[in-house]
Amino acid sequence: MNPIAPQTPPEWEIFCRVVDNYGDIGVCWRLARMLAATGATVRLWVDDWSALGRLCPAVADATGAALLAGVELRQWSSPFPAPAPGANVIEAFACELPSSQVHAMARCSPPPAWINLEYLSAEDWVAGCHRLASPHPALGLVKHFFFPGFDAGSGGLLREPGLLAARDRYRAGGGRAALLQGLGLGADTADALVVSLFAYEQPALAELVGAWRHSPQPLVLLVPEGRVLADLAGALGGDPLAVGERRRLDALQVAVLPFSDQDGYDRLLWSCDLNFVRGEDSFVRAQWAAAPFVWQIYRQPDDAHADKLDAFLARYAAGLDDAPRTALGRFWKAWNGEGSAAAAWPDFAAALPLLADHTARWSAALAAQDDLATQLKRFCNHIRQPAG
Ligand code: TRH
Repeated sequence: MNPIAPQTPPEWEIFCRVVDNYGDIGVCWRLARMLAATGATVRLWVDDWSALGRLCPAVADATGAALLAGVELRQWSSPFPAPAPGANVIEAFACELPSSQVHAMARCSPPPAWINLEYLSAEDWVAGCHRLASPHPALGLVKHFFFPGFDAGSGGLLREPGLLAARDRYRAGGGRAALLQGLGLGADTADALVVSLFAYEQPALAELVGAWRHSPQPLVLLVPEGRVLADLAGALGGDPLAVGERRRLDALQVAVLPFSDQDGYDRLLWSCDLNFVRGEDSFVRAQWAAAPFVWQIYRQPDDAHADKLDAFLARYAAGLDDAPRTALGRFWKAWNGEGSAAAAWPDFAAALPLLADHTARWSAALAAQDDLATQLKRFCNHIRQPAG
């Protein structure tokens, strides 16, 4: 970590409120790093410094300001210190900018490109809302909505340049074997299905662990520290699980890993045959890992998540034959609370080789789109053009 740079208006200024978990800051930190890697100046405001510190341990002890990976990190506190606004201002997930900042933006000439970066969804309505303008009622500013997504009607997905090549080099260079060896699991994994588990609370584990321990193929479950540990510990017999622990139950072996940085988490995903992911950012990273995955969606009070899950499944499963499509849909639904995951597991496990090929094709097709940072830069340049 470098000492903090003097404050000058950056090219990009991103505002992030951590609602819950790490997804919001995970997306903003990744976007900020990507923009900074192109040589742009980037300032990222985060209200919850401890959540940031979890993803970037290097800044955990900094007191509200740090420079890391070329990104100026600032604690978003109240009252807002109001330095001069950036040329492009990203309000992540409708987090509502400080009013002093909005007024400062209105005094800029030209005004900044102002973007509300929205949550990811595969639903069809996204294409109708992506890039929509929302004029400020009084200040003459215009905010635009920018939606990540899976097709040309959206802003695409975050994907660092060279990410897929790095993944392929990691795999070709024996990264998986080295990672497993480093965890002390090398000898156990030769014929095993290696699975990562990043999840919220998950009652389905109680039964699923029963299916896994009696499965014909050994299963190695790699679990980063987090919210799922209590349910997993319950399913394994009750004793609490802690980082570094190993448990063996018949064909099932469990290892609890420390929460890594984002690059380390990518390497874990690249090392596994199947990845359980959640929320938004890990869900996208599993798709770049191009291996079968299971998505636990973030639950919303009005059940809006159910439509989101169906919309993604419809896109992702398109082109699969009936049997693997049904197996995939049943298991994903059960993992999200509809049906028995243990009953759905055998068919899903049998479909994994087909799903591996299918997901590799899915991932390659997504990679043919421009990534979100590239599209965002292009769009901001476009809306900052003086009217002609
Ligand atoms: O933490 P999440 O559940 O975040 C969610 C979603 O973003 C959701 O859309 C949002 O509304 C809600 O929060 C409030 O899951 P997500 O999005 O996968 O974010 C986790 C981040 O943590 C991601 O950037 C990957 C990172 N990570 C690591 O860096 N190291 C790790 O070891 C693990 C397991 C994850």
